[in-house]
Amino acid sequence: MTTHVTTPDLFAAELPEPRTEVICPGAVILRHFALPQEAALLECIAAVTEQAPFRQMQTPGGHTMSVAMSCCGGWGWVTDRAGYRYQATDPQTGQPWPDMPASFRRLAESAAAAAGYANFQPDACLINRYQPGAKMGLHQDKDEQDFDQPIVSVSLGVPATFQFGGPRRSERPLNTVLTSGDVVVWGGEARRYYHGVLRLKAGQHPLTGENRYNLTFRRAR
Ligand code: MD3
Ligand code: FE
Repeated sequence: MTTHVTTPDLFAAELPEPRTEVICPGAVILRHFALPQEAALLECIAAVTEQAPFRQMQTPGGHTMSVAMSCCGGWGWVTDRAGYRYQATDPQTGQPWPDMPASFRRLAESAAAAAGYANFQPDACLINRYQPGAKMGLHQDKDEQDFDQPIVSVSLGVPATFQFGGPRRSERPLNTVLTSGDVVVWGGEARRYYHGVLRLKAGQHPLTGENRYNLTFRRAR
């Protein structure tokens, strides 16, 4: 009699399978979708932010955002006392934003395609950095020209609780934890919905330390 033993394959990558969760019509979480690219994405964030350093911008109301931001691609999102807008140059350096890395673009396009948006071509990538205590209050993304274009978001590093509301601020939001490698595609009616991120709790991630990064890919113009 032979005993069948399944030999563990030491070379098989132990990455969890991607899973799709629908939050509401138009909003799809692709769990673990970006995990194979995690390290490469973080290296690109480091390269971009060497040229366009993270900064905590001022809101039009005069508050300093707790989230530090940078951008790459043809358009970057900025805020100051004059308002929220997209602009082609980094106000801090006067230079054009760094190019969008090809790996960023490929990831955004393949995630959008996986969620049913075959022709998404982002021209802006906002890079958010959350350190412990940083948060983003409930808001809508409405500085882009065409709300028929989805937004693709990629979470990296320490997990955060994401709040997903409805078309009105008064609606009580649903909370979901986004962990490193999770990608969310926001289109359809969800594109206009309120959303935010709760205060980041202290944590450690092997590649990012205490930080959480979030990439949002947008079509600004
Ligand atoms: C839902 N960033 O940068 S990503 C933002 O985790 C922003 O840093 C958050 O909201 C973050 O504007 C959330 C998820 C997200 C992005 C865009 C959306 C959710 C969205 C646009 C419409 C609806
Ligand atoms: Fe947003």
